[in-house]
Amino acid sequence: MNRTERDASRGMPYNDAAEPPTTQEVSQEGGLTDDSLSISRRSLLAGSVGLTLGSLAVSQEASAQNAGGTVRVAEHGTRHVNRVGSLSQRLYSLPSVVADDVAHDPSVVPTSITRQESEIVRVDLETVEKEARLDERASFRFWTFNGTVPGPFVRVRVGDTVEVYLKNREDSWLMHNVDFHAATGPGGGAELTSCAPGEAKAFRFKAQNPGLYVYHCAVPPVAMHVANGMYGMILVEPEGGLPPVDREFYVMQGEIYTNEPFGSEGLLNEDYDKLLNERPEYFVLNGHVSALTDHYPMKANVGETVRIFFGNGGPNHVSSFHVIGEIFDRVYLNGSVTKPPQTDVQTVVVPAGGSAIVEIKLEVPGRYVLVDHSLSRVERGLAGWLDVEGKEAPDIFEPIAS
Ligand SMILES: [Cu+2]
Repeated sequence: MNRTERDASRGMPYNDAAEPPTTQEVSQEGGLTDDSLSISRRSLLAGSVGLTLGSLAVSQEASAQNAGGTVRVAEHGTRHVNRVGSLSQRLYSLPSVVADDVAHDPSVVPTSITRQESEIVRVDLETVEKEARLDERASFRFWTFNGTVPGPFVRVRVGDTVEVYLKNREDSWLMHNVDFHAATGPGGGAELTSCAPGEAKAFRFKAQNPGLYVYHCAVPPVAMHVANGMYGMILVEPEGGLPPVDREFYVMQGEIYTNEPFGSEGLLNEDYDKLLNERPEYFVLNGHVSALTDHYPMKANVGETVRIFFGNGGPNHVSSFHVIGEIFDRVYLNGSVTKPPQTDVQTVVVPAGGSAIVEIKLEVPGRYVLVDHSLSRVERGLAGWLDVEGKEAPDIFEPIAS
């Protein structure tokens, strides 16, 4: 095997220097002031502790909680206002939330692999918890891989050995780890990479099965770690690679469970009961509302063929992935690349923790909208734009003068 270490997640738009000061703080003084928060935080910490007893150090916060100590979360639960609350709010727009942004630029995808031999590929993941924009006027404390949602897109070749180095940042509140669906072995590496804040661990796996696979944090309660943003994808290219296309995009669907209703303002709190009942307030593409519309609209030209690596982080809901105004010319169902793709498909079912690769040849200019065809989710934030420029094609699509 050729020992060349390559950063498979290169190009990820994470900048440590850009990390904002958090507006929340954890203190061991004082008492809990918010009931819903206390349920959520306690359950979550208990889950973390449960996984690690006897084998791993627990975080200072978790230790304090487990020992009957108290954790106070400053400002949490006190800053939100429902958008439809007052007349003045409806008449005069409020200043936008000043917050960091976790959205992963969908056009940042590592280039395809052309080499014929196997390599050892190094993947560096850092778990980062940070408050960031959720909506125009709301923020949320996301948990991420490398500061983005989804985490970095990892690209390897079948037969490669993938070495995963996971570090949990010092300022994290919680334990984190990573489960690679592309790995064969207990937990997909989750137990081998369980890190308390400040810890770092690594494992390696052989990428034996080509395809597009999800990875995610698997610290209990797993659904909460996933819902809060801890998911991404790895493409294991088949021998010879995927056929060339003009552009590739990386898009993942997720759910966010907030205590406050969709559209609230301020720093929103996670809601454990809604999570258990599978009732998200938000459905999003690439981390937050408008991440793939106002923030990172996808752009392409007439005549080009685009490929979308689409994943569903979930943690709970199946996606009916659809692009309004287009037909998928080719679909690698469930991210499986070992059989020829299906052709001419309108909507693709993508399970939670699953994926699909779709390809579209662009023929008519205009705006195409990525949705989950469970369309109520559009009203809860899920949409993305594919803006296509070029010459009109009246033989394919044109108005009729009346
Ligand atoms: Cu985690």
